[in-house]
Amino acid sequence: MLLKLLRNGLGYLIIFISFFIPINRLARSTENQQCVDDMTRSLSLYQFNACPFCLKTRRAFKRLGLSIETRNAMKNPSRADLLAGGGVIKVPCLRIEDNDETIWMYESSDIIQYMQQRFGEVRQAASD
Ligand SMILES: N[C@@H](CCC(=O)N[C@@H](CS)C(=O)NCC(=O)O)C(=O)O
Repeated sequence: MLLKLLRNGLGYLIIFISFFIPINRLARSTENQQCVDDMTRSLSLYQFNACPFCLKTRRAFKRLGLSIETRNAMKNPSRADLLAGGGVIKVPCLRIEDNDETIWMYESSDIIQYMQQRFGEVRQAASD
């Protein structure tokens, strides 16, 4: 109980601090952003608000200019969905709807790498 309180407190402190750390958001044309928004509609992030790994993932999404639906895995029905679909209550977990297939991707680093590869664009060098 005390440990959970401490963990949550620390999580919210990290969120508070990160609020002051700016994110260099990837800029896209309106058309490209619309296209990306359409593609990300099939994705959702199961997460806890105060989890540092989830915060890292959410910040990476923001950096990539992605709006991904988030689902609070602390509460049902999202918690039950995560357990039934992914097999374990661990966050963050990215749910990917791919045609008839649903993929449950765990591990913040894997999720970020996947999103970077799928939606990241080569940034123009400052001197260009
Ligand atoms: N290596 C994992 C660590 C994820 C992790 O430890 N998540 C914790 C929350 S911060 C969790 O889901 N714990 C299960 C629980 O609290 O029920 C990652 O980077 O995604």
